[in-house]
Amino acid sequence: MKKVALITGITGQDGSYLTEFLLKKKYQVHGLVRRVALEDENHRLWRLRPVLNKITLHPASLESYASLVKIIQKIKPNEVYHLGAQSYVDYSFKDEFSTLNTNINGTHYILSALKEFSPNSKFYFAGSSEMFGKVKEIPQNEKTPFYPRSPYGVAKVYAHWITINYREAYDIFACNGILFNHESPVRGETFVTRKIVVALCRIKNGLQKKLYLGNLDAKRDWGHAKDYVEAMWKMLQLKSPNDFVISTGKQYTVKYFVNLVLNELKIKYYWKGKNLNTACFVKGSNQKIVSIDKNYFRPLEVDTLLGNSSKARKILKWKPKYNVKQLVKEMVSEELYMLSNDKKIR
Ligand code: NAP
Ligand code: G4F
Repeated sequence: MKKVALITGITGQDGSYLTEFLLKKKYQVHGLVRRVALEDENHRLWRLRPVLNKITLHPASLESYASLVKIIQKIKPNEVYHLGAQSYVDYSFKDEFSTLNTNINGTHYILSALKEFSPNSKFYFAGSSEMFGKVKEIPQNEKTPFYPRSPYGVAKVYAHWITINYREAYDIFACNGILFNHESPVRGETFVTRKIVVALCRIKNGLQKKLYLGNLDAKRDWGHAKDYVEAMWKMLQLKSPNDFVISTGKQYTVKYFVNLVLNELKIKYYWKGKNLNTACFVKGSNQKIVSIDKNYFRPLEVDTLLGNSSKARKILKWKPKYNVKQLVKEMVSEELYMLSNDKKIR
């Protein structure tokens, strides 16, 4: 009998990598999608294009308990990967209430539906290093206190604790992944790594003149989504549920990430100026290719994130295969391929 997995957020970056991973492991994969995704297939389902005929998609909404119950009752999944969320931190300041509604209630609804209708399903919650926010220690591990700095981070803290609450109160096999930033060639274009790669590749090809960014000094621990979905699966294969930090243990500034992409594109550059006047120029032509736009600064910033994933390395026998240079190399090469073929890679 094939194992049955249900993925919320299947149309997103992690959902698409996890789908491919589980299909290789011979799972029967079901995904929860918003009706708009089915109506606007070309735009919303592009990441799933190569596997669309191998999976089953169910229209539902994280805001509707009834729609979640219907699917869970019908397919009785062995494993539920709850990845669906409003995942853009900056946007959570602009639309707090809907972010809180989707990210808090959506998680609570799924747990409640599992408790009532499929209590033997194993549950994975997509927690985030954003919960550490204004960090209380460096590096951060599973015991580091949370100090969220955005409505998104606050919602993830609630969902983290309600997951533990269901595990302890109702014996649900529920795990929290506390995942640090992970990226890929199919990362959404608003997130800083993909935004940098897309813009600099376009600049290299003469299709764009300039890239505008916010805080260049923020430090992140960036891994590859492909490595991180494997950790999600490993958590649900344990004998008993547990919570894990997943990270590379290396951190870099946004500015360093820009430099890596410029190096990969063989663009010779130099930086000049301070604070809002910082800018990056092409050596020789002196063309200004990166400037600061204060609109990309957030009301509150998470200045530094660095994970300690030794618990996952020991118990899950997990470690990342990609380092940041390999990540950049893959993102740049896929982006150039897409540009030259005028299409999305999948
Ligand atoms: P993503 O690419 O933005 O994907 C988010 C997914 O959630 C999409 O499938 C989206 O569907 C779905 N979604 C959003 N709002 C929804 C709603 N109201 N109802 C139903 N579905 C909804 O995010 P990701 O990078 O794959 O991240 C996956 C999960 O991991 C998220 O929960 C995120 O918060 C968390 N996380 C991510 C990272 C990271 O660095 N990537 C790190 C830590 C935690 P549509 O296609 O219809 O918009
Ligand atoms: O790429 P970002 O938008 O990712 P952020 O805020 O760290 O959130 C991502 O990682 C979390 C895990 O820690 C996830 F939970 C969350 O769902 C998401 O996947 O921004 C990274 C950093 C920030 O400090 C931001 O201020 O880059 C800085 N930044 C500077 N200029 C920018 C820009 N971010 C964006 N998106 N756009 C800019 O122009």
